[in-house]
Amino acid sequence: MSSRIIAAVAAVASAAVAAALLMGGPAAAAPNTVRATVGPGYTINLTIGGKKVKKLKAGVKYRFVVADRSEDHDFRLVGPGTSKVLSGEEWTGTKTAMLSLKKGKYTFFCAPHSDEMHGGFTVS
Ligand SMILES: [Cu+2]
Repeated sequence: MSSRIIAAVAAVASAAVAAALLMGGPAAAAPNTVRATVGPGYTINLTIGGKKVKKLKAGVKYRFVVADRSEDHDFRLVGPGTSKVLSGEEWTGTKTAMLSLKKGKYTFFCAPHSDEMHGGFTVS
């Protein structure tokens, strides 16, 4: 192995260590952004960190970013003490709402198509 290749390998290795340290750091620990999407088609989703929301923490402020991609749908969130229309029909675009939820079971759905467009999660 030439010394130039060894230097290149060492540089890549130290960059990987630096990246690992960055990703494990506190800055990446708590992304409290919940992404809600409705449409296109008959789809509705709620994700956090790219994964389906199953559980959220009570009393924590979450930034709900709702991307409504269809005029045919709305996005509603219902749970203990909560009944919100985060995005209405006849409207498309992206909205943000800061929400702090109480313990319990929540459902989200599109009201006109709630049979097929719905989901749920638990706050504890
Ligand atoms: Cu709908």
